[in-house]
Amino acid sequence: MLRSKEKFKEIFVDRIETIYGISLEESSDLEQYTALSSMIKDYIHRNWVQTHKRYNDAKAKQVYYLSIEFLPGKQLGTNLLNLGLTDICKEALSDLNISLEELESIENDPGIGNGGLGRLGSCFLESMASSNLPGHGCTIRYEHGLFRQKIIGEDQVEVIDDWIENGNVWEVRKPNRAVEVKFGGNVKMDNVDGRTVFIHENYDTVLAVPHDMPVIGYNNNTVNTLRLFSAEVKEEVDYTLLSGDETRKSLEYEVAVKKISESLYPNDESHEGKVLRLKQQYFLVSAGLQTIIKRYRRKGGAIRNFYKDIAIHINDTHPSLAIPELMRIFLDEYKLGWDEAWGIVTKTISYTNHTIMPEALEKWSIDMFKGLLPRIYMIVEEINRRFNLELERKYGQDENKKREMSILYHGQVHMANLAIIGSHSVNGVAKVHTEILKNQVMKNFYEFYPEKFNNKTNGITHRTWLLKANPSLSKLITSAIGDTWITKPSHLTDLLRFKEDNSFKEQVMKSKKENKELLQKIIEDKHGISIDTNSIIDVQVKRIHEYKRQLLNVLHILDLYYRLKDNPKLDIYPRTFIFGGKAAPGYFMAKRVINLINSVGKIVNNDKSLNDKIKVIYLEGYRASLAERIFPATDVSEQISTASKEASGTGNMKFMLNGALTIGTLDGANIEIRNAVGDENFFKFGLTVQEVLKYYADGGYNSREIYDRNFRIKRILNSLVDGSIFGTKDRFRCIYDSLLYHNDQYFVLKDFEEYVRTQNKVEQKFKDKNSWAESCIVNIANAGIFSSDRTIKEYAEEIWNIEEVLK
Ligand code: CJB
Repeated sequence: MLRSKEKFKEIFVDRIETIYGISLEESSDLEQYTALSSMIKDYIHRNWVQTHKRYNDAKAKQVYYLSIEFLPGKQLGTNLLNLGLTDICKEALSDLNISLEELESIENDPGIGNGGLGRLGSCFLESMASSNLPGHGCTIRYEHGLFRQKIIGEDQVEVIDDWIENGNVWEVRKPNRAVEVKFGGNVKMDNVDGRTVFIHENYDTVLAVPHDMPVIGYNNNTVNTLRLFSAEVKEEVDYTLLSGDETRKSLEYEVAVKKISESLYPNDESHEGKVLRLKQQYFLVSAGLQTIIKRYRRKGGAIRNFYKDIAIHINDTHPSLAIPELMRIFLDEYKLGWDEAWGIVTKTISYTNHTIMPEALEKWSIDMFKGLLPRIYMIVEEINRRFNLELERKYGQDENKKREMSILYHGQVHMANLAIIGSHSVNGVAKVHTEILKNQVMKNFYEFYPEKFNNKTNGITHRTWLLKANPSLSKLITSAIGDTWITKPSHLTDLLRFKEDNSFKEQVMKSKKENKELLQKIIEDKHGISIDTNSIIDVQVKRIHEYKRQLLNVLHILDLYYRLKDNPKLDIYPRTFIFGGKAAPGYFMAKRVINLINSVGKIVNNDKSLNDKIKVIYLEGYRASLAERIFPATDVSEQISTASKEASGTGNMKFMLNGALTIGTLDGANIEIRNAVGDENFFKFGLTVQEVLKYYADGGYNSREIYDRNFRIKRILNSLVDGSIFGTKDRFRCIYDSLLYHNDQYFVLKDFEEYVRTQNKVEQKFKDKNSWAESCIVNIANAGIFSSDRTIKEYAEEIWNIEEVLK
């Protein structure tokens, strides 16, 4: 019904009239956006229902991907694209003098994730739906997402992200499917028919209300579900019937309940062990599992077959309470014996590790855990007791093994250990990361359970990150090799035939130029700075973290600055350095780095003597929708983490897919990208993983010696504290000290010289347009293996054992 333009217009106008009781002429952009989105949601509702029916009829095994965060990006554009409605919608609206782009821009990005981990989850959901795989997401419906970032002066300022201020048209609230989650209280043991039963009493109840959002597959009638739970009070209280004290208690309870799904923790890869975070985690898994099991039982599933019909994936340790919670349900509600329950649980659950950063490995104080989740704690204790017996059987009384492998140790609950012990599969997210897990971080467990460990290199959905984000390049690719790459991304390698084709190269570079112009307009509008679209567009966008080394990038800019000041005639190719990303509000060093980048930007952008050779832009509020404008316009992708620290990275893949060349360390998936494109199409520099790990084992290196020896480094570092260019003395003392007196933990100075040399190589290559264009094509052509279609296929076949369900 939406396939004809005239019909589309008619339904759209009608929708505005019925929802708002006004004519199209009277309607606001927001009303038009809402009407259009609700119309698209209605359009897919039959397929949504049909998809579930199809899975049921086929008795298909289904996977649920539990994640404390997702980053879906704006829905309207993605959904239109996957439904094949973009063009017709654009034309219909244009007849009515409405711009689809403007309506799309009204939608808020669902801010329910922090960064890579959440976006990976969303790419996986898209790929599962597009591959006809029965897979759904479960998460929390945070009322406030990750803060919105403003750059005021040189600093990041955080503003509340009220992403559902205008409602969320895409969700369907399902109060009749709500479940109860229990916190606190105590557990009483009783004996019923010769069997010990555990009775949880005096607890507080929180209602978990599902809100389902459709996940639409590409052109295949499949619609899976992303389920978001909000925490609500069980029943509204009539305060007129309560005494003063009861009213106070009741209000306190209401506030505490609402807090659970009020906001997302803004820390990326560092967790502080706060009780609210533990509450959120249990809330998610308990609500998720209860609704999964209820549905399973409604459809007639038998608990003893649970693992044959359902797979549950835990995205990092955050949802690892799924293990004891599933045990609780099987033991207490379905009365299974321990061994049978444990067998089912471990065959159902699989776990992905996303980082080796020690501050991200979650630990909870036992006292807090026990108080909040008394029954779950008992189960964890029993899992731990039994596991320790196994350890003893294998290693005797080996205290080291116990310390490193127990779930409960030194007053803490170690979530990664729980996740490994309770799942049948543990995977890392890039080859080198998995090797580090096996040989270092989880060495003991790898020795104990070698069969559990495997690698699944991350991927990104090329439909969002190329087809949608970069229409001009997509058209060009399709004109060259046909459109099968959209569903079979490995076909992108057909482009290799064109790598020496001058006309194709020209067109690729023309498309890049167009994308640069689009980005230039955004930067001009937002920041009032005009960038040279002929310059090298060099980009580092990601969360701000010391290990990601935005600092190395900015030190290189300062080096260029000084070289240009020394010699204004220095022949360097004009370059625009673009940064974007949020720092966790409490992460002091990361915020100083933002300040440094903006301070350098101020100096460089306003210094006429530099003849516009370098520009530095900090893009405010980096998020999924802005990312779609950045990747297509980029020439140089900065992937410069300290080797061993970036588990995989996925931005690196998005840049590559859009024809940017990477300057990168041999870290995470960079290694696999380099292997795919070849050394001549990738700019590698820096210490290797082995070298970094060896330095760590030996207690670090002497950064002072580099400072003393290298005049350029000395001058740059001095400028951080001497007031010469930044006005005040000691302005960046903390950065200076971290590099010189706190061991330069991330090897910034150690890698600096090679980084600068490699940046010179980048510039030389860029001057050779022909060679650059060829490398761009080689990068695009080899990006197919980094599609999440490939990743998800591996998960489906090797971990979840699920199959596609066709009509
Ligand atoms: N990652 O974004 C997060 N948050 C965490 O808490 C832990 C890891 C990132 O996950 C991505 C997806 O696997 C990785 O590509 C990235 O290297 C990692 O930092």
